[in-house]
Amino acid sequence: MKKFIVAAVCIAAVMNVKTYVFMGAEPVGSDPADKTPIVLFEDNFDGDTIDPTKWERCPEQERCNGMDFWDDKLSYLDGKGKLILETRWNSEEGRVHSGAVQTADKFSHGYGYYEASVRFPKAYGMWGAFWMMAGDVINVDGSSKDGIEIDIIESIDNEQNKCNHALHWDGYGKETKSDGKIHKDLNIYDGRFHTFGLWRTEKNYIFYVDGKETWRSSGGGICPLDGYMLLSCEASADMGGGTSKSIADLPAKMEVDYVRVLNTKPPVTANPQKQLPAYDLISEIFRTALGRQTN
Ligand SMILES: [Ca+2]
Ligand SMILES: [Ca+2]
Repeated sequence: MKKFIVAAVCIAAVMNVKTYVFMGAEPVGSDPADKTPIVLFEDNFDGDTIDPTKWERCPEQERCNGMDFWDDKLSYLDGKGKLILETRWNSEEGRVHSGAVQTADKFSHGYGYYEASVRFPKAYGMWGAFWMMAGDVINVDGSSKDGIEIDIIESIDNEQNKCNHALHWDGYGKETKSDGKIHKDLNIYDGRFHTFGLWRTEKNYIFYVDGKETWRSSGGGICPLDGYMLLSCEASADMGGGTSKSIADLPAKMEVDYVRVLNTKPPVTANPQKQLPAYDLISEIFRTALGRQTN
């Protein structure tokens, strides 16, 4: 994951959340869905151990120019239905240790709808993320058709109540290109779980927070290639990681309630009479339309 920097003025997006229910109507937004939603991947993080058929801990490695280290021990289930990714200050090493998992070699997919329910901590200098790597992100060909990093949500500058969506392609050197959207009024650090969605279509990458579209872009061209998902925490010195202020905020936990992937975004529309978060909405679709039992 590469830190997303935008010099442009951020435009606030005011949220009106958790008023969505399946109505059998056309989906909100464009890119009409011509498919019945089918679950391709689901993990509710029940049990005591991370499901090895779905996830692996990201290989232990130094991150962020040495300020962070992905530590296997800091990714685990809490036994209460949540995946925990911890971020801790390691005083002996003088750097942060953090948790990260990925579906690489376990699950990859292209067009479709990806959603996670996450409770992000507010901790200065660290950021959590739900993201994807599709195709060959490194190859420099002037487009993102051959590969792209899709940051569905990043909690960068969370102490300022900011978060962002981002796209990166053509490597991470001087040829690199990015597009993104910073939010500062989504209020995702209120101590509650929030849903973060990405709809990959043939026309756009469409981003959602709590079921509401918050950004869309076609990046440098649409990448149709399969990608794998990551959930991670990191800390960077240029964001304040390693400072006394940052250390005072650690340890911190990023909690993930579920991750799901469907072949298309479930059609939803606002219905103030019946309030369902996206989590329940999708579960309802699973149970009623597909006859599948979900947790
Ligand atoms: Ca490229
Ligand atoms: Ca769960």
